Amino acid sequence: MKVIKLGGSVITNKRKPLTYRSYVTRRIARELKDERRLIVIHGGGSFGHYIVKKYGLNRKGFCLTRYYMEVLNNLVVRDFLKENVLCTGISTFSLINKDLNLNPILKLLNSNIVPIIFGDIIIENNEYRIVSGDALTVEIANKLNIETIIFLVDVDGILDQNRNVIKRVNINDINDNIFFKTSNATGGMREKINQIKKLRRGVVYILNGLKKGLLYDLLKGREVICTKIFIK
Ligand code: IP8
Repeated sequence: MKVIKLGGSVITNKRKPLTYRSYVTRRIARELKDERRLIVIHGGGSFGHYIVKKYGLNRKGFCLTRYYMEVLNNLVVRDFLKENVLCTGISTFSLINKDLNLNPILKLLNSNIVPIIFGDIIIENNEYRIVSGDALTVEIANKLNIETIIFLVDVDGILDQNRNVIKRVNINDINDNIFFKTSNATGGMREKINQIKKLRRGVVYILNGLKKGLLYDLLKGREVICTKIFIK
């Protein structure tokens, strides 16, 4: 089984509020179509992050963030269905009650339906909290012992200080000598690595989701430009 995280910077244009990239999502759906057992998770991009920044973590911000993340999720699900990837959306808000309830996800997997989950805003101890798609990816991978975790991002992988892609690295060898560019409501690449450090097993690929064919080639076992991170 594999888990694929579609970065918000891939499926939306982060420079333009509420701008969804349908053609990118459809191409990704076509590239992963042959996979049998798959969980897809997507980020917030210019939907969730834009709204959280604009309205903050309060009652109105909660409602608007939930609404726009549902809108984005519906667009992703619509485009996967257009490409004949049988899937359905599930919100993280509805899965979390202190712990993450995996039953709806398992039920879908048993029916050969791809669950499409997303980074979300939740209420915990009467406070509003953002759950990033990356944190969710790691938690699900750990709980289901998933060996292959793929993060689709808008760069070619983790870059060193000279901005060259680090091709293979052990998670324990990732230190501050890397180039951190992105930042958003949930922290960008630095926070992504902090989350990946919580994985208990498996291999992580950080791959450019904006470049055509890379995901397809990776899933077919071919060598592609990306960062491959070994967990243990
Ligand atoms: O884009 C955050 O998910 P991420 C989702 O994976 C929200 O960090 C609601 C901003």
